[in-house]
Amino acid sequence: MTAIDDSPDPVFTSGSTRITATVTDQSEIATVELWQLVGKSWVAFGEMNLVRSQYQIDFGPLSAAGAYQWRILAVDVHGNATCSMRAIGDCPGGTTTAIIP
Ligand SMILES: [Ca+2]
Repeated sequence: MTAIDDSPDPVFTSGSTRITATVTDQSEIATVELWQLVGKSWVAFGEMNLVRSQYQIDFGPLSAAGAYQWRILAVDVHGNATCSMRAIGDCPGGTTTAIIP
């Protein structure tokens, strides 16, 4: 998984950021999901869509100011994941900061 990006970052509260990633696998990709840290738990945010060879999703609205952690979990058609579902925090990802306008 390469070219992981969030734009814009920082983003104003109540706005969204677009998260993009390039996902390659020797097998066909089945699903690419975005997960977010809520409190101390990783929660699935939604499935990323393939648009012009990149997976993307609009992450938000980010209701409160602060740092939002997110990770990307890709699974191929054989059920092999890029990282462990038991340790989503170790998956590729990043942080988006929301600021008050
Ligand atoms: Ca970022």
